[in-house]
Amino acid sequence: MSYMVMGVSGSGKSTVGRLLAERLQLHFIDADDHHLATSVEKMSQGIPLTDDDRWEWLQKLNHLLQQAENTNQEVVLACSALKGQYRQILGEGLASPLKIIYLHGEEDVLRSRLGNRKGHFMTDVLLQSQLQTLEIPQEALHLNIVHTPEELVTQIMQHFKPDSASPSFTVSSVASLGIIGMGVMGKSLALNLAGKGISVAVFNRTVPGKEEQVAERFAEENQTLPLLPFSELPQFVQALEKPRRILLMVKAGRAVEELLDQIQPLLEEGDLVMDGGNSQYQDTTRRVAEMKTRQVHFLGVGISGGEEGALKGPSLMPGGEKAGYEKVADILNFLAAQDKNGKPCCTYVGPDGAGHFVKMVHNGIEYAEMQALAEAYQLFRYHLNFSPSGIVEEFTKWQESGLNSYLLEITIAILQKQEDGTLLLDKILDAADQKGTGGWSTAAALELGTSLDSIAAAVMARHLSALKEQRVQAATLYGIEPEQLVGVPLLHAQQLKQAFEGVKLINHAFGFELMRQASLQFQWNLNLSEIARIWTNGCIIRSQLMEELVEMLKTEGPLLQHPCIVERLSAIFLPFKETVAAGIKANAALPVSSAALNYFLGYNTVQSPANLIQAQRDYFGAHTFRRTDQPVDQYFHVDW
Ligand code: NBP
Repeated sequence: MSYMVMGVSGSGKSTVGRLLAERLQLHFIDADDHHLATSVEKMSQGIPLTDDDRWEWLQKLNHLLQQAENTNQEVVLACSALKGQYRQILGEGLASPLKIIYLHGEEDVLRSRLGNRKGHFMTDVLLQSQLQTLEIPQEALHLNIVHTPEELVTQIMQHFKPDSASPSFTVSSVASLGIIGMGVMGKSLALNLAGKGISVAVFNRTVPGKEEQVAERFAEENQTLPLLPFSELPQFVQALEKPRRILLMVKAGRAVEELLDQIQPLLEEGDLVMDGGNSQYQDTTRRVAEMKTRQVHFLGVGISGGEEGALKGPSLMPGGEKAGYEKVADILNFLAAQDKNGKPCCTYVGPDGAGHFVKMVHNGIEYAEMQALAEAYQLFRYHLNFSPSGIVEEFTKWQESGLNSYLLEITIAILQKQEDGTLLLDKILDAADQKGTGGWSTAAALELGTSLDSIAAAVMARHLSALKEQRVQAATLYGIEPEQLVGVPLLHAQQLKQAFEGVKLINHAFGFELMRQASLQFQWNLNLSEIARIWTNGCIIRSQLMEELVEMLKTEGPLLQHPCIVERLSAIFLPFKETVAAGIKANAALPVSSAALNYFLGYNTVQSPANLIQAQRDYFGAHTFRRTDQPVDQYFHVDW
């Protein structure tokens, strides 16, 4: 029952193998010491070995293993053992199968380790050929070389429990993380982690005739990566290191509920399940509590960045049980994008459904930002007569003067995308879809009694956009058409930029205020500056403003009263107001810009007309009112 530590050059198999042998007080065999002289010569010259070069060497190693077994000795062998066929030769004739430990790591890490090596025949030019030859072992303990040799050896010893009666190795306990749902996001997240050397078990449901062998085909397409595919949940769960860590990447709602019902009986105390979809935060709060009663940790993990972000590094917003987060923080941090200081765009957000709440608000801000950009585009294109390339020029200037953002970047790219010589955008139906998070943010603001005007307006604008037929008919019925603003001195490109900046600041203020209120009411202790930090990269609303908000949000209180925001909004108030007014005068519907401006005007109104509302309420319903000439906590009713 000997051990074999395997992996490509630079994976550290000799170091780890030797240390393991020391700790277990076993004899150590380094396969490199047994190469034929001709092979060593070839490798020193950077010439990859062929199978023919290896047969004799592998047989020699097998002989050593057999000898050890015959004398009742356990040994630790460090050997590249790249192909299944090689491993077969090494294990031939052994009564007990080898306990295989596969060390894997990112190519860059392997390369830099080889670069630092002195006096070894294996040069980094051979690494590429080794990686091409490598057939990842299924029946092995997969360990990532980000850990120190000491940590790796501890993990090996914990895993194989040398004293157990049946230490022989099965396919169980090989993957660091399991992902359920091989849709757009699930696949990209799996590729992200597996590409970094983390072994991932992947599962997709089977729908006969429609969805079959989805995970298997995905792993097949990416066979150089440590992906272990499954179509059966029990095997999938069995393939995970304990405590198990499972990420659900399925449609929110019923699918999550059904899957939780199916996997719960397969889990053990201390295991962890994460929901990375856009679930409603109230559902997550309920699930965290329910799973806790079964001693299983549950996290609601907001994930932003779309397909590309998931693949290259998303922004992650985990919330739920802190103890659960600690079990998976290493993987989440490894998965996430990095901020400008190299810190992961991932932080423990708070308890209950806090992670999904924060993701919901992220999407609310995203809705408003998208609509605000669409309104600016509309004014440029249909009221100021700018061509798409002219708008690109203006938006590029915005990027270069403080308004850079991912959404602005993609808008510029969209305005340049041609199909058959014409702008693709002009062929896209102007009816916007939505999946719910904008509406949920609005509902949350209503429940928490806080304002969210421009975000709510963005949601409603999408509803209205979907009424394409009615809009076409109405335009005929009422005869209202876009009017040109060319030559109107009050509206030019610079003012439009300032108006957009005003809307942007107010949109963000709404979003962060909603989170501040939720934090107070649910006692979540949200760190708004930290939330802004994890939104500076990887996510859809990353922007230069977000970088600035990280600092501003270190001060408590509403964002609209922060000195920097006061200064900026004061400086642009006039062009902001004039742009919205001129746009509406020219028949442009500007739901988000006008909602932001309206709120801002209301926010600055010392004497509002709400006294009249209170009088009306008391008049018809005896709802009482407070008086300005009496203590503020006393209520009065008048017989009107
Ligand atoms: P997809 O539609 O691409 O994939 C959905 C996955 O859910 C598929 O694997 C599907 O399996 C699986 N699924 C469904 Br649908 N019903 C199921 C059920 N009853 N049991 C088991 N599996 C089921 O979605 P996606 O874009 O990958 O999004 C996944 C989650 O992540 C969603 O909650 C989404 O809101 C969220 N999200 C998406 C993005 C994004 O940019 N796309 C960003 C951030 C968060 P099947 O293949 O067999 O139908």
